[in-house]
Amino acid sequence: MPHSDSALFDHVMEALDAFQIEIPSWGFANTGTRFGKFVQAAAASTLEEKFADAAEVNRLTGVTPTIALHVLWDLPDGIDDIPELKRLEQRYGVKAGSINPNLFQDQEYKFGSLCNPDPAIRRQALEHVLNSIEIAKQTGSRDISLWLPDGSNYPGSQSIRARIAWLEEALHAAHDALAPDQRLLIEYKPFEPAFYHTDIADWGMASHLARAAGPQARVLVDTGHHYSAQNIEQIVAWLLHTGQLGGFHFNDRRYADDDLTLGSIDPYQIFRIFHELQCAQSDGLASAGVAYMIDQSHNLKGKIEATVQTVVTAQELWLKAALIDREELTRQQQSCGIVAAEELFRGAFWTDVRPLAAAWRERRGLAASPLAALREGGYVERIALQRGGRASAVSSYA
Ligand code: PSV
Ligand code: MN
Repeated sequence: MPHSDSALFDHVMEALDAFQIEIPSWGFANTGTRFGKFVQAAAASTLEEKFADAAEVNRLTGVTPTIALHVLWDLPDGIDDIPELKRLEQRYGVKAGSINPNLFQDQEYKFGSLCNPDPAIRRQALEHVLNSIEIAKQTGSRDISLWLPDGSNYPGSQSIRARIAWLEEALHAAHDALAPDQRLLIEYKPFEPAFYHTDIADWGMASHLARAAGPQARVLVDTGHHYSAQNIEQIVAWLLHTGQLGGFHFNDRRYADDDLTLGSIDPYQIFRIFHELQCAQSDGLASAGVAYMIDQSHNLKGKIEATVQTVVTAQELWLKAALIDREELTRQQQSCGIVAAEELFRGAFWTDVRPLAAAWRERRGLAASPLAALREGGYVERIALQRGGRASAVSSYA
């Protein structure tokens, strides 16, 4: 890390220049818990409204040029929706990002999608994945991000091994349909909606499946998809080492997949993950293509406010990680200087980087505080008035 003040400043500005994050369309829509939904007047219910909201977040933060789409929530007519999508991209200046198949809401998927014992349902699920890949080709999206709800609730009720084989077969077929510059991201989750076994429950299973699928498949780490004690940065380090890290769904959690705002519960966890990513980058490991995405559901907070707050928090934690003196850290690690090494970590984490983030924004002609600018600009109030009067569409899954 540079030592003079001006070199340090340049280093920090470059670190922020290199950071972008994708926001999810479903973060702007009304979602809820399994007990009910709290409807917000400003929530988006059409694809156009989601694009408008994403554009507002990008205008304020300057680092969210793409929006993740869930096929059946955003493009229910599939390929036929692409012309409208292109119009929205033009109009709002944000582009479609990762394409997420929906394998969790149709009645047929009650006992699983790609792992369903019924071959006709497995075929239907695969067709949906293939359609999603085709959509991604037409939107120019590099990543197809696959999450399956598949699993079972009772011991003995399903053959775990038979389902592994079905999954390998389906993912291999999906991989065959990828264009050379596309990637299949395989997301794991330990439980929910299934409560006994989940077919892709952890990073080891996802890593095996990615290998079985083919060279363009990678693992996606959703920070909310781990048991409480798990060391997520170690998983990240392993995936970086093996070249299998494809991307992230960032959020925070206290108990399970809570979908809370990034850094709201444990910012140190995200800082440690960012440190692994930046270390890998400076060691020349192929971490450049790793996709940073947000996957959150804002039931109580205002959706645009929560998204802006998340992006700003991500930038601050990224900056803090950039402040670690990595050369000195390597020396301390090598000589087993435990306290000195830990203090380098802690010192960077406890630095107030908000003035630096504000300086970076000002250099780019952005508002120093995107949250304050959102409030002052009145966007949320305007859309609440426009949208509030009519019945809002509610996503069927939260
Ligand atoms: C599943 O819990 C998940 O994390 C998947 O990434 C879905 O795409 C997303 O949530 C939907 O909110
Ligand atoms: Mn996710």
